[in-house]
Amino acid sequence: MKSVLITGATGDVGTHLARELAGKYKLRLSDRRALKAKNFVKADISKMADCLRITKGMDAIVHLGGYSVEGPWQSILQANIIGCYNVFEAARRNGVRRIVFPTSNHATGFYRRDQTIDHRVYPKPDSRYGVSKVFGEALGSLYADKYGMEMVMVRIGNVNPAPLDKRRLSIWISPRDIAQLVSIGIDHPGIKFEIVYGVSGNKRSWYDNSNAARLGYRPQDDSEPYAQEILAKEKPGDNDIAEAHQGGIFCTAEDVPNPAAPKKKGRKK
Ligand code: 15L
Repeated sequence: MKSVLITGATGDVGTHLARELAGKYKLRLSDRRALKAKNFVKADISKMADCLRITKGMDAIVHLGGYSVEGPWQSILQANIIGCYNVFEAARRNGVRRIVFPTSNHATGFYRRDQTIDHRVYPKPDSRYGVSKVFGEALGSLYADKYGMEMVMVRIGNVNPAPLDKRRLSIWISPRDIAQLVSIGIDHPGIKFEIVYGVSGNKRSWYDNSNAARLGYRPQDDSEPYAQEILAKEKPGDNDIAEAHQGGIFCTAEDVPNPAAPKKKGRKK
């Protein structure tokens, strides 16, 4: 059984993956925030010493740790630029060849919604957060070419048990589909550097995800059964830029709340 490190394990995607992949791999879970679990190791990825400690002895890393929405540059710099560099570099020094990096739909969020994009398009980030994900993709490409590491970049849409709104009907991925895709990223032989889209088999998808299909991805879910109810509830938006582009509100907002965060009482969604 392969030993796999999941960074950012207390986050929303990390929680789904830790549950879905338990039993398939020997998991080591890690995060800045504490988690009560026997296989948990607390670490701050902005510190190289912590990264060297948690990556030691692993067969693969699923690097989820970081700042997961648009926000202040200092937070993104520490978590997503310095943190990502530290994890990849610690993996290299410890001889861990395989990294699955969940990048984001926001690396390409300034593509228009009437376009279908595949894994070969150049990045069009919609936010500082999106730029930090492009940095991770570029670093992965460098480490694959220069050091022979094996890198799978998963541009995740939105992981949730069910899609949240109209935009997410096009980018939704169910927990079991993201688990399938991440498993392919961990186990597929002969990987050098791949980009795939982390989305279910959505009828309304903006992506040509043929690269994921080539690697064996067969999504089990589609957002379509949720569409009628979501579209009936959603009023037409008045932010033309957000409405026209795949990244939605990330294209214009300076801060974006995490859709997975608990709702504060009295605050509008
Ligand atoms: C992301 O990249 C975020 O990590 C996630 O929290 C969602 O905001 C998602 O994108 C989205 O676009 O819905």
